Amino acid sequence: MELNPIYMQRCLFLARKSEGFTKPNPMVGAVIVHDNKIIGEGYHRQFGEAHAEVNAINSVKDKSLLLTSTLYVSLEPCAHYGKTPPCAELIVKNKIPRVVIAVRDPNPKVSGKGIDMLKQSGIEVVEGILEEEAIEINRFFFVNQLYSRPYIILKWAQSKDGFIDLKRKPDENRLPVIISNKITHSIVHKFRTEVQGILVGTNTAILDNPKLTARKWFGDDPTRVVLDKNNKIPRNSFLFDGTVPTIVFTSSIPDDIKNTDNLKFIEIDFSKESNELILDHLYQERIYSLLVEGGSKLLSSFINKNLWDEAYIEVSEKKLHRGVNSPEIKGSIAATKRYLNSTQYHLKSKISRNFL
Ligand code: AOF
Ligand code: ZN
Repeated sequence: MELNPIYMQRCLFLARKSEGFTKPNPMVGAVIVHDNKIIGEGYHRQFGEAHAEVNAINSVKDKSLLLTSTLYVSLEPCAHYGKTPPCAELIVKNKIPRVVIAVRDPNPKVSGKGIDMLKQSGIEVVEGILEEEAIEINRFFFVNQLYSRPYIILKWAQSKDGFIDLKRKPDENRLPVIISNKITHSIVHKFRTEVQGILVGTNTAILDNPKLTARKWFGDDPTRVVLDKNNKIPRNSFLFDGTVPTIVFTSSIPDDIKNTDNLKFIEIDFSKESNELILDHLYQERIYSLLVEGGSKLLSSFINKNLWDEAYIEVSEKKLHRGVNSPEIKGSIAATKRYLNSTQYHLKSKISRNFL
């Protein structure tokens, strides 16, 4: 029987049905093909529930057909006892003779082991069908597993001539220049619902007094994360209002501060590699994806360490002529995989990818 990538496309389509429900675990889809017909399919519907292969195999009415079928799956079948028994074992038990896999599982508990288990039982294994697409849909999971840190998305809006704001001083009562328009504003709020954490630096917190919520979109607010090395951010700022889970990184927790459910202060040594320290803490706090929203200094510190995976850059039609230079991703053009150019929104937004 010929291998047909259309079945893997179906796996990816099924996988995407659980968007948002499997976090931080991957979305996975599986299809069982017999005689060029799909006789069963399934996907991992929800974190902790049955894996894709289990649902696909259970959906096949006449199990005897499995003996001459091919199983397509968008991620290597697992080989470990997690919340469910190993899928590779189930495939062996059901005597499915051929398995087509989009990509190896980056989870060290699994990686390569599922494939070995299948091969040792004489099952034919084909790898790498629609691999790029399979990584793309689970890119947060891949970065988490490979680097043990949150997936990092940088986001900023800049004027046509490359400024992100006018120059302002902390004691200056001037609002930021608005570069985004109403529509892009909503899109940013959508992006916020897609991540678990949102990070800003001290100056942005003081100058903009942002809420960092996703109020212009439907979905959950991410945990707000703010750097306040010297405890300079006014206590009456929106970030400290206790309405949304918030983490504050400081070099020394003030005596009168008591951590609550929604407001947690964490002490770190800012003289060390503070970005890495922050990412470690956030990962421990189960924040597996992070949107970095500014300002320029903070964004540049992530870029300079090559600590980013994706960047949303909105370029306005307006010129500012002077101001704070926007961050610059040098040499990233080569790494750019996808551009979104939705001029109908009066937005030229670049989405750059920096990995894999
Ligand atoms: C598969 N099929 O559909 C998925 C897999 O905590 P557990 O037991 O659900 O295991 C989670 C790990 O299993 C996850 O980190 C990833 O390595 C793999 N996910 N594997 O064979 C699936 N969702
Ligand atoms: Zn599994």
